[in-house]
Amino acid sequence: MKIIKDKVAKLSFVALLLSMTAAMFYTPTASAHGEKSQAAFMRMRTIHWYDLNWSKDELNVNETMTVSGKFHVFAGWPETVDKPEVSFLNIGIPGPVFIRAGSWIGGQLVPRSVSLELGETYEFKVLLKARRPGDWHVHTMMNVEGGGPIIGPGKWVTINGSMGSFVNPIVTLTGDTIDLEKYAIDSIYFWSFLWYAIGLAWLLYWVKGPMFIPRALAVQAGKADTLISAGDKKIGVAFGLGTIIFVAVTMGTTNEKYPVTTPLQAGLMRGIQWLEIPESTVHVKVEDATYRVPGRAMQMTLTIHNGGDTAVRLGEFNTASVRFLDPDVLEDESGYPDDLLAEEGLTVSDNSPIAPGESRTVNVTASDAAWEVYRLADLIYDPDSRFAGLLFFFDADGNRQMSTVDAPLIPSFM
Ligand SMILES: [Cu+2]
Repeated sequence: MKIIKDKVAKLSFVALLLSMTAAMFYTPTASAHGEKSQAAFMRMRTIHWYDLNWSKDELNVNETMTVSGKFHVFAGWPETVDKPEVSFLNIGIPGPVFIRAGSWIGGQLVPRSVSLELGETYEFKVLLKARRPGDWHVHTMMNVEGGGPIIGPGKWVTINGSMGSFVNPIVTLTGDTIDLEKYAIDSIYFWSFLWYAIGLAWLLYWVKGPMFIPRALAVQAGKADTLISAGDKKIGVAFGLGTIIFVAVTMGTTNEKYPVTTPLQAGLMRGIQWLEIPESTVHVKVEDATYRVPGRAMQMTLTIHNGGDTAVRLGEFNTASVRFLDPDVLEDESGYPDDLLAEEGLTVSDNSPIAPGESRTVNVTASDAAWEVYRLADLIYDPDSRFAGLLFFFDADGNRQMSTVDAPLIPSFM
C-alpha cells in the first residue's frame, strides 16, 4: 500500500513539474496590449504625445519605418508616480515584431535612459525595422523608473513577407560583420537547454521515496539526517564539482574564442535638448469641470485670456492620446488613428476668434465614445480625480499655441 502511495505521489510530482514547464512555454496571442487598462490619470497627467507620424502603415520584412512626433512632460505629474528622472523611449509592440534600429530625442541618439524635465516638450523619432509578418498595433511608449511603461497612442501597421528572410547585420568594433538575428544561436540553444537538463536531472534525482509527508515527519522528529544517504552525498558532490569544473573550462574556451568583449552599456543621459517653444500667450483658467456619465461628455468652463497680438480660436483638446477637434478650426490630415480621433468631439459655446487682450469665459464640451472605450471616465472613481490635457489654439494663419489644463473633475450621474 505504501509503495503505491509513493508511486502516486511521485507521478503527481512529475505531472506537476511537466505542466508547470508547459505553462512557461505557452504564450497565447494577445490582440491588444493593455493600453485601455492603464489608469486614466497615468495617461492624462504624465506624458502627452502629439504631432505623431507613423511613416508607413504597410511594409515588408526588412523594410524600415519611423514613428516620430513630440511629447510634453506634464508639469502636474502625479505624486504617486516617480518623476521621469530615468526614462527610456520605447515602442509598445507585442514582442520583437520590429527591431528598434535607433531612437532620438531632440536630435540626439538615445540608446540609453534619459532624464526628462517636467513641463518641457521634446521632439522624438524612433526607427523601426520590420521583422515578423502580421498586423501589429504600434504604440509610442515611455518607460519610467518607478512609474512603469506609460503608453501612448497606437496605430495598426501591417508587415508582409516571411520572418525567415529577416536579417540584422551589424559591423562589430573589431571589423567583423555579423547577423545579430542568427549570431551564436547554437550557443544560446546549447546553454539554455544544458542548464535546463542539469536542473531537471537534479530534481529527478531527488524525486525518490519517501515523498513529502514521510519526509516532513522525519524532519519534525529530528531525523532529517537519516533522509540523506552516503550515496546522496556523493551525487551531490559530483553535481557541485561537475558544475564548477564545467563552468571554469567553458569560460576559458569562450574567452579564448572571443578575446575582445565590452559589457552591455547602461547608464543615464542628462541634458537632453527640449524644444524651445515660445511661452504661450494664451492663458487658460479652468473654472470648473464635470464629466456627465450618461452623455460620455466632459464639460469645462474655461476663462481664456488672449495675451498675444493675433486673434485665436480653440481647435483641439488632447488628453490621454484622444484628440477632440472643433472641425471649424482644425481638421486632422496626419492620418491619426480613428479610434482616438473625435473629429467633431469639441464644442465651444462661443468659438469666434478671441481678440488680442480679450478675456472670455466659454463652455467647452469634449464628447466621444472614447471616454468609455478608452476607459478615461474611470478617473472619476480615483481618490484624486483630476483630469489634465493639452489645449491647442490657432490664429487665422494657422499658427498654433499650446496651453495645459490640470483641474479637479466632478462626475455627474444625471
Ligand atoms: Cu495597442
